[in-house]
Amino acid sequence: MTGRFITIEGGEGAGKSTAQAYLAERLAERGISVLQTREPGGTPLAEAIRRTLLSTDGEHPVEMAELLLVFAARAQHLAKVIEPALAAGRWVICDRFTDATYAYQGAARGLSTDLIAQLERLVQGERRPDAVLLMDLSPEVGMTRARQRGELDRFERETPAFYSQVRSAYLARAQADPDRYQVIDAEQNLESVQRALSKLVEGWL
Ligand code: T5A
Repeated sequence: MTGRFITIEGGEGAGKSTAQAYLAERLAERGISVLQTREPGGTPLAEAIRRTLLSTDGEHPVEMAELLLVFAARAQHLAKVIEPALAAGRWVICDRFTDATYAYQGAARGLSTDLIAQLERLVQGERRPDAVLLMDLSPEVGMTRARQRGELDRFERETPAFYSQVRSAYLARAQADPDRYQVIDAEQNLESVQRALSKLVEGWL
């Protein structure tokens, strides 16, 4: 018995955490045991790496250090949390995963896609999400939501060009693999987003 691995992606303030909680509730109602987790993070060590990555204080990582930290956190998270849960037959819903690395460290920071693919193979082996949910919205709307929520982290202080590259990269990845990616219009009101998510759950089951 193996579980399903579902990841939720999107730009800043896209509603990923809100969607994750909603999906987990709908699945739990159907008797499915769901583990909700996030990246970077998901274990004490990976959460410590997350704090370093998101902090606006002190020394900022150079692009390559940022990439390696993201994958170091991912290695820990996979070994300690994701793989054991899937092996136990649980469904795992992860708020961001390696698509974020291709979008942020690849497209927006300008690091090579081949290098990211090599690290992906090294750290993940054959593990890839069974389904990727892309919450798509304009960076302006996303940043307005993020700002309303409170103090901005290091990634939330980037330029409009950075966010635009992130969005385009996500959409290109979704377009290249339409069977695995579901794009949700995240600019809709919450009720409409939730209706789309409920339909997805029905499809999965
Ligand atoms: N990162 C991550 C990398 O660079 N590389 C990587 O490989 C990985 C894994 C942190 C950062 O890490 C970087 C990218 C990220 O910048 P994060 O904390 O997941 O990752 O990033 P954020 O996008 O900042 O996460 P947020 O928690 O800010 O946003 P969410 O989860 O997308 O949005 P959410 O659900 O908290 O909603 C934001 C607000 O909008 C409201 C909510 O109530 C909330 O107030 N909202 C809506 N409002 C109106 N209509 C709707 N439909 C709404 N849905 C939610």
